[in-house]
Amino acid sequence: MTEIRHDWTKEEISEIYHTPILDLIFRAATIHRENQDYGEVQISSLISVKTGGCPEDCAYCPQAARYQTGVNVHAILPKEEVVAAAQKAKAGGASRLCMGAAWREVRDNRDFDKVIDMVKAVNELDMEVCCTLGMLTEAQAQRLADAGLYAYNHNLDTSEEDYKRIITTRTYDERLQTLEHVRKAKISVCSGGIIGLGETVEDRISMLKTLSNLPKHPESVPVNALVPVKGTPLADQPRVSVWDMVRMIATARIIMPKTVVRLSAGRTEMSVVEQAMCFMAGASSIFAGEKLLTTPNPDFDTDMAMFQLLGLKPREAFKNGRPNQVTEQQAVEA
Ligand code: SAM
Ligand code: DTB
Ligand code: SF4
Repeated sequence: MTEIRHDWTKEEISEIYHTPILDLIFRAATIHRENQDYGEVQISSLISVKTGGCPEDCAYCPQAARYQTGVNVHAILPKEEVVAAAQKAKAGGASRLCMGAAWREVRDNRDFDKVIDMVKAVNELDMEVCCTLGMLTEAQAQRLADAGLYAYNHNLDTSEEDYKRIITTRTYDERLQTLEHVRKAKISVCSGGIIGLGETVEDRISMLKTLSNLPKHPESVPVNALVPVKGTPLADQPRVSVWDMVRMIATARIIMPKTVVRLSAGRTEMSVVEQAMCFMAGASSIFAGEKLLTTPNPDFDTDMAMFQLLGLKPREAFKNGRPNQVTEQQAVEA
């Protein structure tokens, strides 16, 4: 059994990250096979339940009110629309639905009540329900858990050192506090980052160190490639190399062996061969459906053809237990 460590140093992580690429993929694939069902990839579906008009200044984000990005701003969706989208996603093989809101933080108002109702309704469909709503208090996390929330996505995005260059309207510490609140409420933690923001390799390593040195590893780590959006300060960033995606995924896989590493934003720019490299390097989840939150994603049939070609099976819901049960990772760490 692979040892689960929470004391990785930057030097160790850097050494892994810089391993010659074929050795790196081999090592990551070996750890993946030892710790997870190699042929399974989880399909998650995203829905933006409240789009645009966000007060934050995240330099990558099309939903920040201060950038003119032409995003289709809308108030909170009716529950029926979310349930219909969840049913469609489930029929297409998705076992998780992630609902996103362009909020800085959750407020205890009617919109939050509506999200709580959506969580209950999607949970009744026997899907893993995930939310990404910005910062949460302990009480709000508990309310989501009581409604049946399975996971909460809250990304660190980049390193602590690089954070101010990307976001000035909140701190890294605030981000980490929300992750603590989510943990305390026994909700599965989903937290990762973006590459291609103009960060250095040291920043990537530093972010991976923060994630892997949390008291418990996140159950899920999304690795996003920046989708450059016109109107945002990062609109002209060059596309990241697929080798950088592979290195990030493989390094995350090696240092957090039980975690689901998610090949997230950026797949429209990647061929099936490139995505296959990411699966070999240890990615075991994708977002499927024609849209991420506001930007395009590969269409459903293209993804299904890829699953067929690569012999991948969509993962069933709740393989690692139900909310508030002992997770596979907790069992391993106990
Ligand atoms: N407002 C909430 C928050 O910031 O946590 C939830 C929604 S926010 C859009 C969720 C995540 O999407 C961000 O943390 C970021 O990692 C990712 N994201 C946003 N815009 C992106 C882009 N252009 N390219 C890649 N990832 C992006
Ligand atoms: C994550 O790490 N990536 C997803 C999900 N978590 C919420 C979001 C990607 C958003 C890409 C830009 C957009 O579509 O607006
Ligand atoms: Fe708002 Fe989230 Fe976009 Fe930042 S990433 S601007 S908090 S929606």
